Amino acid sequence: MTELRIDANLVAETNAQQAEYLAQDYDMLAGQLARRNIDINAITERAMAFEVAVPSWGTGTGGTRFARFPGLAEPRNIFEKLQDCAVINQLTRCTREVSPHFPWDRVDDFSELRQYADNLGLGFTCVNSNTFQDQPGQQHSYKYGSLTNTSQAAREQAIAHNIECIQWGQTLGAKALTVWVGDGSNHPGQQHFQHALERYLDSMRKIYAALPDDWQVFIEHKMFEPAFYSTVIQDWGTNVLCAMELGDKAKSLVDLGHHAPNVNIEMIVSRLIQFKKLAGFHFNDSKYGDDDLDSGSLHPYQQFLIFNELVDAEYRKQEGFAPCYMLDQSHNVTDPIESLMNSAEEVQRSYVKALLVDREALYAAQADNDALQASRLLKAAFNTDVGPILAMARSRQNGAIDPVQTYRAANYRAAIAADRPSSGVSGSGIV
Ligand SMILES: [Mn+2]
Repeated sequence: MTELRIDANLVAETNAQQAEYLAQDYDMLAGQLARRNIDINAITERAMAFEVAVPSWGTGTGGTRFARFPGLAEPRNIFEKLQDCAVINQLTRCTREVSPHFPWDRVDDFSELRQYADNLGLGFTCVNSNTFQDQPGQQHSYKYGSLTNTSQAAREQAIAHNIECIQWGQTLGAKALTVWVGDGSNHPGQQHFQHALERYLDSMRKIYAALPDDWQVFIEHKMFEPAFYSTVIQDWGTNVLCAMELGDKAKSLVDLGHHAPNVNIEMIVSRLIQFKKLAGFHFNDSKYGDDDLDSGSLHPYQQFLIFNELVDAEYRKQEGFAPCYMLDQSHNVTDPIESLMNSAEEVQRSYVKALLVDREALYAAQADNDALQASRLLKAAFNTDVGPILAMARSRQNGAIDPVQTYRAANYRAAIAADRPSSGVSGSGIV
């Protein structure tokens, strides 16, 4: 029996207030789409099958190196984070999986944790290792890097941590390890570029060798920060070279905020798909650098264009195409539950809009070099308000027609505040 975090009657009542208008909007959209030879129910079923994972750390209020402003009733451990994730999934019905982060989410009994998640209707997807900060009692510091540290002992410590993450993840039912390292340098000349990358590959080969048969390792690149002059895995090129060097079980993960401004990310996605190296995504949005803003809050058309590539790969039944979708954001001034629900919907919205692209007409326009018509076909899909489809997909699965409104009506934070006094610390962070 799945334990619900928000009273199911409240969800039913708020849905009942909105059901009539939703039915009208849905019927109107059904008629519009029928004229474009699109069956709205087929699209709604695809929307219902869509999943994007929630990062455990996203449930805590984020911050910057300047300050963090804690919110009410923040989760203090992985069990409370899962409670919040259950709320998100209960109302959105598209976030069944949680991505844990170690050692922040380390527990003594991972079987118990898996059972706890299962009772909440949640499962675990990729696990994340953390060698970008030192932990209390840690023997060797990562100040000068982890998997690329010039000290062999520090490298071995980082390798061992990644291997224990795989073992914990196996107990949780996960199938992939995501590795992001902040290794790099802050001064020209500080680090020998080639030797550092050789050390990275040596370390990753040992982690790769520890992967179970049905596991994958996802490499995450990032242009800068915490290293501000050079980063060892700085872009998708270095990322995919390493993934190719390691083998079929190694793939490249795309975090939308981890590229230089104006980079054509959808084209990177296409390249990774073509060479069977697309691991998946960390969705967020960004204006300056790795801002970790809410998905789709600034550049919804870019997110749509990325999904255009993903849906195209689905449409063409591209071999080996099975990316993992995940949010990776920092919520500094919003309630993290509201931001994660809203972001999950925005990612789902991009997916559904991309399903509306008339692919055969697009291919014909491309073959005819009809640039304007190709662009118009994409815009026709992007400019369609698919909100009624998303709401209907949630409603048909007993989720909320309007997740944020229902969540606010439930007063969830106030209801649990007494059970979650502030601990003064946070296990959350920005990755
Ligand atoms: Mn990330």
